[in-house]
Amino acid sequence: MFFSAECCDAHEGQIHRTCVTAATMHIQMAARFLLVRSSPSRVISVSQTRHLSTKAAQSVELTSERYPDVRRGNFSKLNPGHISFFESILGKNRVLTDRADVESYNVDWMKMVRGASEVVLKPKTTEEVSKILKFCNEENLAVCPQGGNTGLVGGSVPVFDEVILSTTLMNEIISIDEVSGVLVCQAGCILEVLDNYLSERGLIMPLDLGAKGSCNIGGNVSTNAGGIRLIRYGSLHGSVLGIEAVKADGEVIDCLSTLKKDNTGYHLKHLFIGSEGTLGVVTKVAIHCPPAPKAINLAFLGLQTFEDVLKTLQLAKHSLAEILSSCEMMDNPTMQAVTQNLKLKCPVEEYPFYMLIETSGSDSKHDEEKLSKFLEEAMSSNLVRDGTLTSEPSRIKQLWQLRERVAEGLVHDGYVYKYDISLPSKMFYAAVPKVAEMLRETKAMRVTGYGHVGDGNLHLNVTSKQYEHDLDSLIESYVFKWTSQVRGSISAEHGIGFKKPKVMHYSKSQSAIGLMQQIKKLMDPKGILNPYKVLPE
Ligand code: FAD
Ligand code: 2HG
Ligand code: ZN
Repeated sequence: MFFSAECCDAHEGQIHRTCVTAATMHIQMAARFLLVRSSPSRVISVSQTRHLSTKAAQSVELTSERYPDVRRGNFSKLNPGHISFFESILGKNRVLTDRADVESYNVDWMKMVRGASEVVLKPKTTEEVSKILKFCNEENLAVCPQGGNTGLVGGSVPVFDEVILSTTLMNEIISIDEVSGVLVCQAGCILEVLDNYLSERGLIMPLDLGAKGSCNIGGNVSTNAGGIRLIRYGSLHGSVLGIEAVKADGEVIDCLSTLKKDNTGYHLKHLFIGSEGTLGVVTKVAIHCPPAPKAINLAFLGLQTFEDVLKTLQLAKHSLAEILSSCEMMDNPTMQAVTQNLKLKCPVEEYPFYMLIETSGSDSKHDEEKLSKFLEEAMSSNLVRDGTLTSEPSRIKQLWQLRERVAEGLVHDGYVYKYDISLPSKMFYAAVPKVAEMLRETKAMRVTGYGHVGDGNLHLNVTSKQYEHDLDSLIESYVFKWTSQVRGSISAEHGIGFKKPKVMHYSKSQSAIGLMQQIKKLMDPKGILNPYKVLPE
């Protein structure tokens, strides 16, 4: 074993140089590790937009005013007859029209966009969704599907007065097969609720992200969310076995297969995964859930250079192999955003870069041995300068907060310009110092680089006190072009939403965009589903 837990119990919360075995003493000279035992920490889930007061919601500039170039489509305006019809399907309680009730559904989590919808519909069943969409299609009413409203590209709220179709009451868990690990549930189930339900059965959800306390599985599927365990469990295109969705005209498409292997015809479910509510409303999901790991370890490391980060990643992949379940990085300005704005405590001394490396396996002895060997090598070759290592669940949660709450920490600065890009590993961090240099004399407050380094997904974020149009244009004109030049993707995991249709061409050919437009036309001829999103005009 690399560290003695008993020994470190006595030195809880501090970095201690003499509590390791003789075999690891030389490593102790180079860096300082501690197998931590600590008191349980509070699990903090992302705050919900839903709790925004009407006043706070209304302080956000209307999308139609901030982006005057976007014109309202030729859709009908909501009238009392429409409301009566919705009430006849859902009853009065599940049709929200009161301004105070509706307003928080109009504003996204980042307070970046605000629509002007006058109604929120809250169906509970697929049949109700089908009736709503059939009616909206006939009446030419535009619809914005919404799950937990944690999306980061402005896709989950209306741009103008679209009807909001919220799936939050579609929260039934339908079945679990404990042998195959296949879970079937409605689209409005909250990710964390599903994870808790599964943990009682020795299983876990194959995805995990900072918004788990609010986001819905339907929203995850519709955005093809990635998160912090993609490196281990792959993308939702692999884990989702089946989908039930309702097309714009109300037709229910039943592709709710629960089989791992099913090569019967075109794989239609993939059309709904990542289509961000533009091709149909996802109503049910069948998903493959892996067994819960019996042993989890988390190392929080301090590193001197980005080159060291890359080398450590490579070493982790080779040495930890099948037990590696997460590999994340943060630069120092990112760390400052969470320590300054959220008052979280960094567990190691100040370094230019930090990494979180997690292992999940079934045999703690085996995993600890592997991890020890990896850390010994990383430290003796001077890649890792400082760190803390824990297998204590409450401490693991506490350390993960430093990474999972970055988005929340940045929002505290005021306005956040977000770039979620996929890059070849050598170029992963290259744009961050360039952007920082470019913005030196501007109103930018912070330039941060962090993300899923194990998957080549950088989150480049810039903050300013309030929205600055010039800053927005300056960063955009550089980042997307540069990303395209190095053959990256301008959206790695957050999608296109309202913010990025105009820049999709940087990552997709005209022929690919053309085919997407044809598919949209086929599935939603009147374009009522989430207009102004994903596809360029
Ligand atoms: P919403 O925000 O409500 O909607 C997102 C999009 O999906 C919208 O276009 C909406 O119209 C559509 N949609 C929602 N439900 C349905 C449905 N049932 N049928 C059809 N369309 C639907 N993303 C990552 O990929 N990785 C991360 O690590 C990650 N971390 C995050 C951390 C924080 C703190 C936050 C706030 C967000 C994070 N996200 C991350 C963004 C991510 O896209 C969402 O959190 C999540 O996947 C969206 O789910 P939601 O239920 O909130 O969907
Ligand atoms: C994360 O990985 C999310 O924390 C949010 O995808 C990323 O804040 C961001 O840009
Ligand atoms: Zn992310």
